[in-house]
Amino acid sequence: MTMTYKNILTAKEAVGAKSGKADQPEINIGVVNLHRPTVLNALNHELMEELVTALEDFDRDDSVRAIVLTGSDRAFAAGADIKEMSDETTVSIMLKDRFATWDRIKNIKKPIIAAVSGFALGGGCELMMMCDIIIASETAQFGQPEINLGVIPGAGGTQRMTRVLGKYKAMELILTGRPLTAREALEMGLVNKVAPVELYLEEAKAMAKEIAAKSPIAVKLAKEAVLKSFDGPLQEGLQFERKNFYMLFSSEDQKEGMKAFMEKRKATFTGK
Ligand code: DAK
Repeated sequence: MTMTYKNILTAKEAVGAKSGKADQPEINIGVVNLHRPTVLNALNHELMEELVTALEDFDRDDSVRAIVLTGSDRAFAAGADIKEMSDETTVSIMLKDRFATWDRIKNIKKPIIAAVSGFALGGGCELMMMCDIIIASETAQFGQPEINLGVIPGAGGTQRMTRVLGKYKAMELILTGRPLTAREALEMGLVNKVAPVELYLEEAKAMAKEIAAKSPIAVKLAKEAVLKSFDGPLQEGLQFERKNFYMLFSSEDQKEGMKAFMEKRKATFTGK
């Protein structure tokens, strides 16, 4: 069933040509477009609920192997919706517990590639940093300007940005609210790649398609293990990685992948 949303657009794109063989699974990437153009994709609660529903649907859909999350050329997202938040009090904002929706993004098992152009500010930058790979356009700008509104980042910005940029750069960006250009973000390791504005989305889709052709269980366990390293202490991450590594040796994809290498042919992964 195709869902119709108010604030996002979704689509599936096939990876490669269909082989026509019955035992070859259909392989797609899922694409989600943030779509509130009049407010630079400001992230209100309704949009976030729709986004998380779409991501969870793609995560459940076996034909989808990787997800691309994008906005428009002008804005990935200029932040959480300030108009929606402006009248909140400490008690009202806590009782609404809007972070519960954001937290569900952490449970998406498939890789999410952010294709970012224009503004990625505040919650927009935090949403981007929850993704697994980031392809930026030359016009992208990244920042946590919450300090200018008399607040601080609330959806992980102080933690994720500090882990990526280190204490001093993160402190500068969060305390001044000054944005980074795409080139600066690339130099600092905040994004994987910078592409011309005409190409960033295609580059992100191409990378998603490359990943989609791999063994889906290996991709899932690799993502889980990398996140473990990002989220916790080293010793715990190493143990976790080892468990996932052992587990893959009971998959057909491991047998096929290694056999194909020895037979000097391309592996056909079935996800089993
Ligand atoms: N919220 C609501 N509307 C926004 C918006 C935002 N974050 N950003 C832009 N808009 C709206 C503008 O109000 C304007 O609407 P109209 O006035 O035309 O009705 C329209 O988008 C076009 O914006 P501008 O006219 O301002 O366009 P410019 O090109 O002149 O400027 C700009 C672009 C991105 C520099 C500027 O719009 C701007 O500074 N925007 C605000 C950026 C910002 O401060 N972002 C951080 C927001 S605080 C939470 C989760 C997350 C967060 C909080 C809680 N929970 C789950 C509880 C995160 C907080 C934030 O992100």
